[in-house]
Amino acid sequence: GDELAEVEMQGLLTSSPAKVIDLDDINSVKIPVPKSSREEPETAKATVLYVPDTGNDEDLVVTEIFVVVGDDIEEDDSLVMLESDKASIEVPSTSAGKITEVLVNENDKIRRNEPVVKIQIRGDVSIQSKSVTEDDTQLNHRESNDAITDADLSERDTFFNVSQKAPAKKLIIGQTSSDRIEVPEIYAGPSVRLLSRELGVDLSLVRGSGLRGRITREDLNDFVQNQLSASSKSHSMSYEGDAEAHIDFAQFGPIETNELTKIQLITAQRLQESWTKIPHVTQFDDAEITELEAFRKSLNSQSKPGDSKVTLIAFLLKAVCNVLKNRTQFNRSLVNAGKSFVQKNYFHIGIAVDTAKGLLVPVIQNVDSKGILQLAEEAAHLALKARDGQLTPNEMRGGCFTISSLGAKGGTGFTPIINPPEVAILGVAKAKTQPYWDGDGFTPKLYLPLALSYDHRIINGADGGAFMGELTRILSDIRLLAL
Ligand code: CAO
Repeated sequence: GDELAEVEMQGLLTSSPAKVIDLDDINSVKIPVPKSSREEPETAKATVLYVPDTGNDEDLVVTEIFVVVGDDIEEDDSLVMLESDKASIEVPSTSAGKITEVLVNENDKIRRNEPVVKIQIRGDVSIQSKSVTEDDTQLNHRESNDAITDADLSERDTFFNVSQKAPAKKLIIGQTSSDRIEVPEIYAGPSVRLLSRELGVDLSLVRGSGLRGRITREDLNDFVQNQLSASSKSHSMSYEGDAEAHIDFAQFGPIETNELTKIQLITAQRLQESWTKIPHVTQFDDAEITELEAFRKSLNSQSKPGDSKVTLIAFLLKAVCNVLKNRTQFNRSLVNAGKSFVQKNYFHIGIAVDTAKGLLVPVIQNVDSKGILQLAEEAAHLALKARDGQLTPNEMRGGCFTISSLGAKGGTGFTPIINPPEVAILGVAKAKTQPYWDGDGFTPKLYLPLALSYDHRIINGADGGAFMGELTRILSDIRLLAL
């Protein structure tokens, strides 16, 4: 099939009974070429390496030659790549030495037991034989089935790597030539395989673009690049790649691990998306709300039992709505991949409410058509519903702008994160009384720290400044709300 998988098998023994080796164990298995494969040293230190027995007599095409005369090679260095209808076979050298003759050309058709190269073996022949025996002892150990005889082992001098087309989980070493090697196909040259090993890439996942699906170096490069960009994309959207995920915090002290609630998860994703995708600018100002607070308190002191408390947020809602009417840039949403914007001619404003299950943003509809008392009542009602987990989806939809008030909790200021598809959000911190210089002396005044974050793709700094200017002016003199 198209899916390719790499298996390296360094030999095939036709005289052994069928046995099954798990592919996980196969990488370093080395199997000797059978006795039938001629291998007669020309001199004490020279030998010819032959095409190993592939289990049948089919023609093999020489697709690559990796050595030239004079090359000093090490044991296991690849000599040639052969290709049959079912497999690509990499033939490595079984000895270290110097290539004295290359006996094949590219595109030659050869069969098992035909010569591939002549090699002048480096070092003592007896040492070579010894190392062969050690390797083979390992093999014998791996395959507890003792089908491979010592005689077989002593004769071996050629290994080869093979990969076949039929995908399977097991590698079957056959007793007869009709037994199939069932291994997943990897059709790639040794340099690509080496590189894939260095990069830790599973070649079975790489699509080959070369002749008959051969995996080229470019294919591998493309695969790695795609993986890197996919991983950076997923990293920006999830926590999977975070190093923190792999820290064993228990080594530092007692811990417990809890899952995020559904609301927390959704909020986390939305905030992360907003923070990474929207170019935020946050602008700060203080609104002088001394009179507003005095007025609010007087209203509350006159309230009858059953009346809703007049809250600061009601004034904020009304003031923001008034500014939104003038500063229409803040009542837009980017659409069409950021190429168009929707101008909203309605004024629904959300308020961020912290609940036990996470952050919720109920939306107050048509703020422009409601008075302060009604807004206070609705805000309190929706905040309560949010805390009780009673909000309906409709009560959280359609917001144009969000107000996040942490004033009752504390803090001198913070940078709120835009709640998409909205383009701006107002953060409200804790009001503080500060001395005001009126030209003659200092008077105490109450200042409300405000932070306006906006999407710089559609709102520029001048708009932000103007928005803040109008908002602080209204909050300083709420008579302006009546105009
Ligand atoms: N600075 C100083 N004090 C403030 C303040 C501010 N910015 N905002 C509120 N306070 C004070 C109020 O004056 C009030 O004190 P009094 O009882 O003496 O009047 C107290 O804090 C509690 O405020 P409140 O809750 O009554 O009024 P509110 O306008 O802050 O909010 C409502 C009203 C219904 C929206 C609120 O109860 C609520 O649920 N707020 C949600 C706040 C929240 O969860 N924020 C988290 C946002 S996370 O991004």
